[in-house]
Amino acid sequence: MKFENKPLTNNEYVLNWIEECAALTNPDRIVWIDGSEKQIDELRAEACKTGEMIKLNQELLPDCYLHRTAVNDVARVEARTFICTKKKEDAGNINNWIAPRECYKTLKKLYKNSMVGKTMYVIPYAMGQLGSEFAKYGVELTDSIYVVLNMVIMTRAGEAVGKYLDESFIKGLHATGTLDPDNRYICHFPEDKTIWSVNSAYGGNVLLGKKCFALRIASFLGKTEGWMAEHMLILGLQSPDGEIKYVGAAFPSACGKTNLAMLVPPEYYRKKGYKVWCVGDDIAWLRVGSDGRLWAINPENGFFGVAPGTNEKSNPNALAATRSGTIFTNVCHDLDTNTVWWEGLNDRPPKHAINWKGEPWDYRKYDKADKINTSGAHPNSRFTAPAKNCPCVSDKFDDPAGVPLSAIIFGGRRAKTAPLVYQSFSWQHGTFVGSIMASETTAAAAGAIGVVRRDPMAMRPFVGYDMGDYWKHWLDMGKKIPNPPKIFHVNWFRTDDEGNFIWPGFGDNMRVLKWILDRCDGKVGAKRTAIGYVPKVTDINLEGLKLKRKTLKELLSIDTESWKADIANIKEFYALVGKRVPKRLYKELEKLEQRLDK
Ligand code: SAT
Ligand code: MN
Repeated sequence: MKFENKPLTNNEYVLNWIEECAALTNPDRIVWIDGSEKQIDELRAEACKTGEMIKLNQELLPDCYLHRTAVNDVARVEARTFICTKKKEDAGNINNWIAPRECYKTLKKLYKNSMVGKTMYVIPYAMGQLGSEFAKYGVELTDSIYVVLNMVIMTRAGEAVGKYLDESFIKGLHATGTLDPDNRYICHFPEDKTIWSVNSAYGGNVLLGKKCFALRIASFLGKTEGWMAEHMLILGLQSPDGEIKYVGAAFPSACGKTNLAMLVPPEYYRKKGYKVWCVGDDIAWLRVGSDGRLWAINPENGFFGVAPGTNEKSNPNALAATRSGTIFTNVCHDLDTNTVWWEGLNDRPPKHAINWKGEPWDYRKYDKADKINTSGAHPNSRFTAPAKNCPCVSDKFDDPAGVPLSAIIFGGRRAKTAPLVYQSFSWQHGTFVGSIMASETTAAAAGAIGVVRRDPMAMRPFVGYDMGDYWKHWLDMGKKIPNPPKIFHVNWFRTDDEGNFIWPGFGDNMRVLKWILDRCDGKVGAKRTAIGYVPKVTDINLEGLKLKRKTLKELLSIDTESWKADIANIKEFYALVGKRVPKRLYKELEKLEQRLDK
């Protein structure tokens, strides 16, 4: 096999696999990604030459680039995502499934000669800190420079990874192919530690370290190895005495994980000395520590955040993180300044601009009801920014041991049913609360937007095995954690009758976090209700906020009728998940029904 540069491993198993993939895809060149600045610069230059990327104003946005994906390739495609276990029942009813042998056969036809005239890049990468007990390793083969440059930001990639590669590595093969949406496949073979992705070039479908490895494959590994891979941000809340408590929070895609992870406390709290530190904004790997607590690491090395709505007020930390070394995808290009813009950045849309589709854009034609066709930036446009750029990145970010969690928070977008916050009665009940999570859909995945769907633990698109088994794993883990985090549920998205959000959200979510951590410390009481412990109206601090106690009361109220109506939907969902739903969860459901009837 001809490598254009020195291979970064001598491991025969790894080299044989690369050879097999090269024989199938037939690239003109094979290049190892060592991650050196020189190599990255050359790749950026090449991508700019071919038009794959646009170099932005280097004075205002040093080392920043813009990329546009194909118009039909702008989000994860769940309908084209498959878990290919040998037995269908191991993938479960929620996942799409194809038998591995059949899937390999179908995809081989699509991969065949797909890299003729192209370069195959070999990206060795780690999820987690190199050399740590928590870390796992992978190699992604891809024909896309965009993928290479994103992976170098999102993971710890390059030369240093070489010595860790052995037979346990995760094999990832990505070919851009023809981008034919009907032949787009994102396939996972957990039993073979393999990921095959073809005919897409959009982030979540092709940055194989992220959802494919760090959630789908990792959740599968976690079940067998006794740990958990979750769709969670990790943040640390520092109190005035300097103590930092850590929280993991699972929300569906595009529901504000990045904003919460980088929260700036309201002035009232800031003045007292409260501060939030970001450990991660999307994925957490959780293990039981020798001290009996649940410890979390963020296996990633960067942020792949939603651009629209990010601004100086909503998330100054994320915005700061994007001011250098960042790749923007599908945002609006301001031709006057050669910078980028998106809806919600500010109220000064560029006068001479190119929209996310690559067409001249007239901001005056923007129509909220038809965002996809009239906005400058796609609603799911993204920034890929190095974590180190974030002003509030935690000093534990690189700590191989991670951080101990005091609380786990589940949340979704619910206009009505869920109150602002409630606490589960126990780990078991908390697992139930996670299993019945529901949220209105967003632009992060292809399909209708704003439809309520059940999204357990925000993991519906990301569990690499049967959902019932996944819940069982949660229950089993609870028995193994002597000092487990307390489990809460939040909903920042409750609306009034006109559809306006009632809770201000963003920095003010700190007020809810504070109640949560005070509960963990036993410092504050609560009201026991049918669904869990709810704050007393006087226990959420509203200092410095123009919100009436009456409104807060409404935010904390439980609409028994809508909960009862939800029960039928939960039952339907459990039935859909099927035979492997743990009895314990049915028991919790029954108890909830009884409490609601009282
Ligand atoms: O597109 S990604 O899957 O990487 C981001 C997300 O949907 O959370
Ligand atoms: Mn996500």
